Amino acid sequence: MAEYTLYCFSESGNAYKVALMLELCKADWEPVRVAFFSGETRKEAFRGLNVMGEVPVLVHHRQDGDFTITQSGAILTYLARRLGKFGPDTEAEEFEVMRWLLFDSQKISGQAGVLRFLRRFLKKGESEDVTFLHARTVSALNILEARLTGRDWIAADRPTIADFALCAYLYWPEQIGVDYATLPNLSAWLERIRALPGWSRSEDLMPSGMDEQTLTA
Ligand SMILES: N[C@@H](CCC(=O)N[C@@H](CS)C(=O)NCC(=O)O)C(=O)O
Repeated sequence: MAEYTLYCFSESGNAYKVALMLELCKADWEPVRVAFFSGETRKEAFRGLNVMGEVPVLVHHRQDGDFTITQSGAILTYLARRLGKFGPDTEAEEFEVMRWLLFDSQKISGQAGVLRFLRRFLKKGESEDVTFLHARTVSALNILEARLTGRDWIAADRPTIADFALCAYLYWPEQIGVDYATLPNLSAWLERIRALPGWSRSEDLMPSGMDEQTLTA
């Protein structure tokens, strides 16, 4: 058995953040597929694993027993401590990383992820909800663009878990329905992360959460 088990599916940017961190750290981990699109996260068995009914769920098989943790920001923080990589080095950095993890959860993944879900998977068309979320997502992306003026990484002078949290959904601009033509700093930062040794696409790290018959191009 691998040291870490990640309950996940490749369409989930929140799971991708964690899979990317595990891969960049060369951790011993294995994905366990969650059939999200046929409702597995709503079933009792899954709620037994995570009362929040969400992916990702990480189980660390430790010598003192299994340790289960959810919420991508909490998982990334745990992994940075355990694996000794991509975490903060000072108290100031600790809070800088935390600030950007919270910003990600509310403003980037929490909005771009939902916008992508509506457009790519529910195929909702340009409803009022979509227009509203689109404007808020663009505004949040502009904040990242400004943050990356004159700096290579979000929270420190090197890549940290804050970068991995924030970038996850942003490798799917077409699916979110945004373009980066006016966001050169953000585009260059995504390329810097992509160039890190061990970087892989979400689809190459985890199985799809779709069932065979519903898999679409
Ligand atoms: N804040 C959570 C968000 C997790 C989340 O939204 N997960 C989605 C997949 S990307 C999910 O499993 N949703 C289950 C559902 O809505 O039933 C985190 O960062 O882990």
